[in-house]
Amino acid sequence: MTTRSVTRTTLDHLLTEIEHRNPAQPEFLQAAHEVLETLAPVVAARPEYAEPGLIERLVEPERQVLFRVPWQDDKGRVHVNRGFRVEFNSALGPYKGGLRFHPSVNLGVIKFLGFEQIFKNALTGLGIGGGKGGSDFDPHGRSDAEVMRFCQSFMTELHRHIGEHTDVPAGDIGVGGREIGYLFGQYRRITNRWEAGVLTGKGQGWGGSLIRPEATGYGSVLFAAAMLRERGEDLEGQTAVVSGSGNVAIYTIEKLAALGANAVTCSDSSGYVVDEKGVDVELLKQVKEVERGRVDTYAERRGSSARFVPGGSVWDVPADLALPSATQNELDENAAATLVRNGVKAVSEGANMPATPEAVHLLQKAGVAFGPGKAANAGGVAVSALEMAQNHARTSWTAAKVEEELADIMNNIHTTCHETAERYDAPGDYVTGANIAGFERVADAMLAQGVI
Ligand code: NDP
Ligand code: 2IT
Repeated sequence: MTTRSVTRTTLDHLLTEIEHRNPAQPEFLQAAHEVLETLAPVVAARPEYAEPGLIERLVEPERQVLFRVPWQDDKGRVHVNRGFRVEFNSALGPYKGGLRFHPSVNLGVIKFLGFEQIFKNALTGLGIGGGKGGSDFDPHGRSDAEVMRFCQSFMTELHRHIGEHTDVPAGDIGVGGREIGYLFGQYRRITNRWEAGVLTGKGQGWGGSLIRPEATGYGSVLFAAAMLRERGEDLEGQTAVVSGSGNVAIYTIEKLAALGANAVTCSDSSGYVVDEKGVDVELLKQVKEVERGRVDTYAERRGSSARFVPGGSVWDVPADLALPSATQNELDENAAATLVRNGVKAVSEGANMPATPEAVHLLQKAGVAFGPGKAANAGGVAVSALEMAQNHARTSWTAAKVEEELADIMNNIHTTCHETAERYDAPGDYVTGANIAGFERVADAMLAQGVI
C-alpha cells in the first residue's frame, strides 16, 4: 500500500470514530467528512500531521457552552429558548464567528458552523480562531422590544464566556445590526466596560467598521471574479442566480451589478423572485432591511419585470453564475444537474455549506469552477478582524481603505487555494485547496503549542 492509501485508511477510521462520538449531528458530520476526505495527500506528505491526536483534537471543540434563555413577549408570556456558544479552536487567535438566531439551530448545526469557521478564519491570514453560537429563537414577526429582551437575556449568560481577547461573536442568520446593538448594550451594562472589540458588526459611530455589512457579499463576488479570471473570463455581461434576500444576498447582488453582471433572482423560505431586468437592490433593501418584509412584496412593487414563484427552486432559473447565499444544503444534486444543464460556469458559496456533497461532486465533475464557502464567504469575518484592529487602535478607516484590504484578502485566498490545489495534484479543485491550506496553518500552530 502507498503512504497515501495508508493515510486514507487512518482518516476513514477517524471518521468512523467521529460518527460514533457525535450521533444525531448530521451537519457537523457532513462538514467533518468534507474536510477530512481531502486531507490524505497533505497528511501523507507531511508526517508530523499524522501525529496521534492532532486530528482528534481538531474535531473536538475546546469548549461548548449551552444555556437557558428565558424571555417575555409583549403580552407578558414567558418563552424559553436554548443558547449555544461553541469555542472550537483558538490556536490562531481568539475564537471568532457569528451568532445565528433561527428555529433550526441545535448543537450539531453550531458545531458544523464552528468547524468550518476554523479553516475559513485561517485562510484569511489574520489572527482569529474559530467559534460559532446562536439560539433556536425565531426573530421573524417579533417586535423590536421582544428582540431586545431576548438579546439582553442571551447576553446575560454569554457575557461570562466572551471578551476581546477571548471570544468575539458577530452576526449570522437572524443576527444583524439591530441585534448586535442590543447585545453590545447589555454586555457594556453588565461588565461596566467600553470594550468595543468584544463584538463585530457594530453600528457606524460606535465602533463598527465601514464595509462590514457589505463584506461577505462583496467578497463572494470578488471570489467568483477571481475564479473566472483564472479561466480567462470576467463578470461583465454575466447573469447570476442568487438565493436568499438577507445580508449576504443583498450585497452579493449589489456587487454583481457594480462589476457589470446582473443578478436575476433572490429568495426566502417562502419562494423566489425572477426579475428579468435584474434585481433592483435599492428596492430589495427597502423591503427587507427597512420594512423587514418578504420577497413577494418586492415582486409586487417592482412591476412587470418581476414575478414571485411560491416554493420551487431558484436553481431552475438559467444563468452563467450561481451564488447560493441563504443556508446549508439549499443546493442539492438535482439542482446542480439543472445548473450544469443550463450552462453554469461558476458557483461561489456566499452561505455556509449550501451545496450538498453530491452537488459539489457533480459540479466539479462537469468542470464548473466551484468556490467553497470557507474561501468564498471569508470576506465577512475578514472585515470583522479588521474591525477588531480598528477598535484596538481606537481609530476608524475609510470605506475605500477597508474595501481595498477586502479585495486583497479575497485575491490572496483565491491564490492560496488555487496554488495549494496544484501542489497536491488537484488543479482547479478549490475545495481541496481551501481545506488543505486552512488545515496547514491551524495544524502547524497546534503542533507548535503542544498537546492542549
Ligand atoms: P440573513 O438572516 O440576513 O438572511 C438569511 C436569508 O436566507 C433570508 O433570506 C432567509 O429567508 C434565508 N433562509 C435562512 N434559512 C433558510 C432556510 N432554512 N430555508 C430557506 N431560506 C432560508 O442571514 P445572512 O445573509 O447573514 O446569512 C446567509 C448565509 O450566509 C448563512 O449561511 C450564513 O451562515 C452565511 N454567512 C453569513 C455571513 C455574514 O457576515 N452575515 C458571513 C459568512 C457566511 P427567511 O427570512 O425566509 O428565513
Ligand atoms: O459565517 C461567518 O463567517 C459569519 N457569520 C461572520 C463571522 C464574523 O465573525 O464576522
